[in-house]
Amino acid sequence: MSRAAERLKLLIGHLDRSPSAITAAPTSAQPFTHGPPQRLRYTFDTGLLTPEQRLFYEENGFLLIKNLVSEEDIDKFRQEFEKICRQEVKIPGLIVMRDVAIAKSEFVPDQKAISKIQDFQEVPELFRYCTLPQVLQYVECFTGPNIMAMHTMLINKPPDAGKKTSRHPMHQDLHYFPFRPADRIVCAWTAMEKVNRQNGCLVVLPGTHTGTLQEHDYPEWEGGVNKMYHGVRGYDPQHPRMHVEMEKGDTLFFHPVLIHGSGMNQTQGFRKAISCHYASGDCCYINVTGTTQENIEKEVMEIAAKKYAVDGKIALKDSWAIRGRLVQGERISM
Ligand SMILES: O=C(O)CCC(=O)C(=O)O
Repeated sequence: MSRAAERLKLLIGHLDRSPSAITAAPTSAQPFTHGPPQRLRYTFDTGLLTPEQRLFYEENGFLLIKNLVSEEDIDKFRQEFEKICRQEVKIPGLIVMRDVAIAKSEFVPDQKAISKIQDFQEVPELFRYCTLPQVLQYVECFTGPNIMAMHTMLINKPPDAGKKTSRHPMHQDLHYFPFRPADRIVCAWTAMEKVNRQNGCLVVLPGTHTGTLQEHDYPEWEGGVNKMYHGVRGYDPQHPRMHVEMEKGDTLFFHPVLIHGSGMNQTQGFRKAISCHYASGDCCYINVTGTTQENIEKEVMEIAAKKYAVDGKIALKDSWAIRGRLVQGERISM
């Protein structure tokens, strides 16, 4: 037996025997068991992950799977994105974002003006990414069998215009989500081309998924910060960090409490990635009023009110329920 398998067996044995270890895991995670001795806090044994992979995610909060999405699919996603940029298709609910460094007066119907699109659940060709069986089989290891696609993005990190605005501040994705438990949420982030330190790959702080959700706000950057790019306050800058360099089609799965961000794009190309945040269909919405998430709630509600509401009022959880799509199993409480 490999060392990872031995360690995993020990961890599972510990969870099995120790009542305190079981209550340390969120109680709301109880219904998600795939088989009693197999469940650890962050992963399920579906027969897919090796002991090494499970242990790695349990300890680090992320897992890199090489060559998961085909070149052909990625090229189709890119073509669809370019069509959207050229305004050849109009999509209900799609959020189109521009880098803060691109002045409004410079409008050009081209990918050069667009740094990100969000909520592409109504774009069949892009949403196909969220339903790819080879992605979902990994997602199930973190969410369990009922899977909702909650939040979709295609990020087109532009060449930095000299103001460092192409950086994405270090943050925890859970800050944006009013549903729990956190351990049953996972992000799949697929590189649409080679990503490295030069074009601003993801940067992660391994192991920070075991912490708690921290306060977030706009960082005080001289050159400006993109809309809704909140940064985590008061994390340890000395914490070891890992630059996740990836090839086209490689996919990173990561926990929503993991502190991560991405660097400046110092090349002349647009660094593209496609991503989806999945949650278990058994997750529940929470009220974030009075919590650290209240500031982002306010911003999101202003956008949602413009997009969906007839009378200008919509509940945060409804704005998520409208966007969420079941991609496997049952939609129990989402
Ligand atoms: O793709 C990137 O540069 C960072 C994406 C990210 O962390 C996010 O949008 O939450």
